Amino acid sequence: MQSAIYETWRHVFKLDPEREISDETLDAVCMSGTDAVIVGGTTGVTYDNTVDLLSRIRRYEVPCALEVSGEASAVPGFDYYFIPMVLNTDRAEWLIGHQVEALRRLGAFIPWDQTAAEGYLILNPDAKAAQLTGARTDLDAESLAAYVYMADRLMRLPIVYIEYSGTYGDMSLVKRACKSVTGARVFYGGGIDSADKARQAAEAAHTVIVGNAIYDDRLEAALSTVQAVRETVCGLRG
Ligand code: 1GP
Repeated sequence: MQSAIYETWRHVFKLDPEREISDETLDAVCMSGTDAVIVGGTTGVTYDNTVDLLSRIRRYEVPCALEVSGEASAVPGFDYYFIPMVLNTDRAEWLIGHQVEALRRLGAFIPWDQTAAEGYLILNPDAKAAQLTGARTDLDAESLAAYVYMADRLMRLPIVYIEYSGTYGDMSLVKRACKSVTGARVFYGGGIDSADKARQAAEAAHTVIVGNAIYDDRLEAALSTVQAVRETVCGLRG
């Protein structure tokens, strides 16, 4: 089987279609040497703002994936599609409900060989995604390990996404998750706004994702994470 393009990604910038980004900033992000750009957001993502952002990113060669947060924003033309499934929620609609609804209409049109599920573990209670999905964020190390077994060994999801969006997470938990997976790639995102944090995250996870720092007057710091991740060896599989 051909390996998926994201399996080589170490550093990724995540861009939110709802947020304004100037041409200069977008140019810096797309020319930064990052492995890929993921387009995605929790709220306010529409067909129009997703198409608009895609067409601007397409001026560059950087691979571009869509994290599909809703049926309305399922825009064709991306290199890859990620379908989030929130594992640590009791609300089944965020695990498979919305996804099944979308598949009823779109299942026959999905480019399946360019599409992968992400098992999301949302661990920052203040993150918009945690509040929207009712995520149980107060997981201790044993519970997190159990979710990782569920995602990796039982569900055989290709990606486990440890999401601390908005705050820097506990790298010892991330590292432990990363050590225990056998097939899944571990994505880490949350609060990376310096080369140091990027380095630590890159030691702990297979793929490091940087979002907010691009927008919050910390562009230079955000850009510094690319080189920091590149220089860091992940001592783990992948
Ligand atoms: C968000 O995981 C990403 O989905 C990145 O998090 O925005 O905190 O960098 P930040």
